[in-house]
Amino acid sequence: MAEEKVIGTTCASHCGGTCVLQVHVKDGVITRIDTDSGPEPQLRACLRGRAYRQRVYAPDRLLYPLKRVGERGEAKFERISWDEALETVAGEVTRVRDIYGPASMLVINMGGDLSYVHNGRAIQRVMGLAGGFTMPWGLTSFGGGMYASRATYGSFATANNRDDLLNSKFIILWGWDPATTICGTNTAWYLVQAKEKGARVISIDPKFTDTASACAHQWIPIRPGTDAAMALAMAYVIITENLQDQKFLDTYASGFDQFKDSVLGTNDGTPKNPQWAEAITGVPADTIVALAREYANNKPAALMAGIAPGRTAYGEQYHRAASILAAMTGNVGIHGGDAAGRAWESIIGGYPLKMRSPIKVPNPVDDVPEPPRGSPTSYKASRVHYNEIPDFILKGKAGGFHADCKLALVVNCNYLNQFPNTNKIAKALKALDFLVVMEQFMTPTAKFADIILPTTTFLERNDIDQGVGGAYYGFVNKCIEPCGETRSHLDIGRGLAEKLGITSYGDQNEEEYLREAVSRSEVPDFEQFRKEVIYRLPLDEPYVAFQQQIEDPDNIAFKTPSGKIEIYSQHWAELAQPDIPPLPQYFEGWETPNDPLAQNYPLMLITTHFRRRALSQFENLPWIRETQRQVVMLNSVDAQARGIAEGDMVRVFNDRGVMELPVRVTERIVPGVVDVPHGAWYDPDKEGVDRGGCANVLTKDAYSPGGSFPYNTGLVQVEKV
Ligand SMILES: Nc1nc2c(c(=O)[nH]1)N[C@H]1C(S)=C(S)[C@@H](COP(=O)(O)OP(=O)(O)OC[C@H]3O[C@@H](n4cnc5c(=O)[nH]c(N)nc54)[C@H](O)[C@@H]3O)O[C@H]1N2
Ligand SMILES: Nc1nc2c(c(=O)[nH]1)N[C@H]1C(S)=C(S)[C@@H](COP(=O)(O)OP(=O)(O)OC[C@H]3O[C@@H](n4cnc5c(=O)[nH]c(N)nc54)[C@H](O)[C@@H]3O)O[C@H]1N2
Ligand SMILES: [Mo]
Repeated sequence: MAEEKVIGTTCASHCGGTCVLQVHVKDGVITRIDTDSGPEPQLRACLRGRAYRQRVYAPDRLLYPLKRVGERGEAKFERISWDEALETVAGEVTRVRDIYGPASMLVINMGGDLSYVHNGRAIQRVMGLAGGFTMPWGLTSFGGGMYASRATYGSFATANNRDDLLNSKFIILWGWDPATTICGTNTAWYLVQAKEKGARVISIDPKFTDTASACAHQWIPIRPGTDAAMALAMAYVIITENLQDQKFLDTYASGFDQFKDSVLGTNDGTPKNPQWAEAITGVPADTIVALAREYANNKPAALMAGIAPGRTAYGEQYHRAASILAAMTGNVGIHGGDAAGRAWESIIGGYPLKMRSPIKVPNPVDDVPEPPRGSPTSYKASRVHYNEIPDFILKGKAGGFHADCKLALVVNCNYLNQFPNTNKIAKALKALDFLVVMEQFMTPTAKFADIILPTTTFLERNDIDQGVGGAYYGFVNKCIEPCGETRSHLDIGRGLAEKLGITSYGDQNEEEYLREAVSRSEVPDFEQFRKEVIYRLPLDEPYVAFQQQIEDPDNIAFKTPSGKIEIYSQHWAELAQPDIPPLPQYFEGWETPNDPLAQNYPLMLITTHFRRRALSQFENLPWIRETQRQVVMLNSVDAQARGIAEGDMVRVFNDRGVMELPVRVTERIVPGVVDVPHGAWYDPDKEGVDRGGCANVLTKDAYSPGGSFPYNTGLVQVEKV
């Protein structure tokens, strides 16, 4: 009998926890997965990480290259060899590039797993060397937050490390539910400890979340997409009651006087007072007044500005207003405070870790002049926003785009399922000349591919990931050989380069890339890191964003045009774009209860992240499916009005799509709002009714002026089936 080995590694999954896995392997097969049992603070894995064995060995795991034999989307495929697969892809890339130019080729790359080497860059690199490709722009998660934080602070690294929550007296969970979404391995654990230490905790959310139920003293239900109005009204109370930290503002901020005028309504005749906000947000004026006073009077206070309220029409305005509240109360750059910038500290944020992906991506198509300063993140004339991709494919140059789109490579992304307006995306994917999908599973997106290239999981390769909200790196140790004929992106990129006759791809292997990444980081010893799996940076105290600027204002400036926290954004003023104003404003946006469309579709839709999935991943694992049902949450008032009872099958629909799924009738969501958690797999029947419960059949393929994805803006109707 072979010995069982226990291999330490970290989970690189898309939730942003970098948790320790102890993987038991016997005869090259994983038999069990445990987690951290070492000294505190442990980095303990959740149900998904610990069930990963079922994901690796899932019966529906893609193990061989496939070519389409049926219609697009019909999911009829035939096994082929890697040689034939790569030959076919190289042939199509060459044909499309030579006839239509490189900009007609799109690489759609998203999260997948979050790591430094085996991300989508190996594929972007080969396409770049083949002549270039069109790069989509936009950040699904926190595009609005990043954009706003750049304007306000000149940086999007706005977060303190999570253990600093233990120094807070007052914590606002603004659209934030880390007991569900992890957002850093120990976030919920620190919140519970903060509460036990005496911090007062408030949740502002359309839902009474699990985090609120465990940690909050008060739940303030709010209408989605109205948070900027709520924040401005809090600013109104602070200003009119003279509760702001004037010394802090005088020293570190610019533009407060203009902001004051705007909030008091001196210039437009509309004071942004609590009564004004009550009508918009549904939050009683008294509640707003009380919260503003508590926040201003209890220092240090952490306003944890979640990114979900920013995933709305004009979501960047909320992020700007939240950060200004933090500055007004002097909570920036101090222990126990928070700059209220974007709150999901991933690849770039929290402690400013040095490591970067060592894979270089040249892209001649992208070699065009930079956009004006202050423009939305990475917007260039050579790019399309992710939410414009369907129009880019369907209309091309005739629709004003820079090219006609003919070919797409999808890597690390369940594009059809995870991006807005799934039915429209399905139509667009059918219109492509050629679609390649690199995947581990036959996802709704993979079903539309011409060629599917099967890829490894993070248990079948070596890599590095990083702590979110904590100053540490995790080593991802290879535990087993790749299943079937699966390959890593590095191998696929290299194979494709060979078929394309590209000689400059380079022959750096995985190990060399990893060593290069480590050599340019804070990690002192590669071998030790690999063995110990976690490398924690030696910090004397929790990291605090902007601490240096606050402690030494004469020598260290903010990276904004004025060198200060910009309450009035100069870059945004220079843009002279009315929907990107230099001072934060509440814009009503589209599909609100005041829209005539609300006569047909009276309910506001939010589409949250689900406990048992990471985005759309893990949806196909029986162990995990058992733990939670995909349902639409509906308030009992709205249910009664429709004759709907708990557990009924209901139809949720608007002009973009329709789905049928069971209902949860509950008091835990504010009346007038429904939640369809996203990530369930699109599964349309013959009538086009989605039986899977994929939220994006209902969402709109628009984006806010700052680029944010309005996944939490939309109207629907619910009726009993
Ligand atoms: N289990 C699990 N964890 C995950 C993920 C997952 O899919 N599953 N995904 C990971 C990824 S990629 C990301 S980006 C993060 C996402 O993390 P978040 O964006 O924080 O997660 P959400 O669940 O979308 O939203 C958090 C809360 O915001 C509330 N909310 C929604 N709209 C509004 C609004 O307009 N105003 C206010 N005030 N609140 C609102 C929701 O009701 C919810 O309780 O999570 C990561 N972690
Ligand atoms: N309605 C609605 N939609 C949303 C959101 C929302 O709040 N509401 N949130 C959005 C957010 S924040 C995000 S980040 C996006 C995420 O969108 P995606 O990144 O598209 O979501 P995932 O489900 O993580 O899809 C990743 C896919 O990559 C595959 N994969 C994993 N590892 C690898 C690998 O190593 N190689 C390859 N080739 N494939 C791999 C997985 O099997 C999975 O199918 O979703 C967005 N979609
Ligand atoms: Mo995300």
